[in-house]
Amino acid sequence: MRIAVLNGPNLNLLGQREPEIYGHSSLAEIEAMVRTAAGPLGVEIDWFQTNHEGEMVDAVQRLRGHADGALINAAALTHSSLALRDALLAVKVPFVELHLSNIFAREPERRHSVIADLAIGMVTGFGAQSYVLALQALMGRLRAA
Ligand code: CA2
Repeated sequence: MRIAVLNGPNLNLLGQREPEIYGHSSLAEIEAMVRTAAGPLGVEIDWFQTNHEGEMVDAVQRLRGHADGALINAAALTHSSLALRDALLAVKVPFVELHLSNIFAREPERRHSVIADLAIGMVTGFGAQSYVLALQALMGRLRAA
């Protein structure tokens, strides 16, 4: 199986600032963790990060026919991007929404996700481990289907 991991704006800064919210791991370290977890599951990982909404939309559109499922940390786009929502509605690839921080324990404007109802489910608040938990949950669902 092939799983795409899509990361949104500013996640390239992980490990450099706000470690009290997002932890100490860099995005490259999280990618390595996910690839390590994916190996025994027999999963190939396509890893992607962008700071641009349109590039995120393009990445979602590319999922069709290329990925069996996706893990999506849309970062700030989570809370606002109807373009991302429309792309996910069009592509209909099964995905798990994930966040490093617990978005429901943060500022009011971060407590709403415009994509959550399209996801299989959400993993939020486990730091870098959110990615591995989300991968395990997604694979459990895809293998049960
Ligand atoms: O908790 C998450 O994973 C978020 O998706 C992270 C986003 C935030 O906008 C969401 O509300 C929750 C922010 C990612 C930016 O990460 C930074 C890392 C270091 C320094 C500055 C930003």
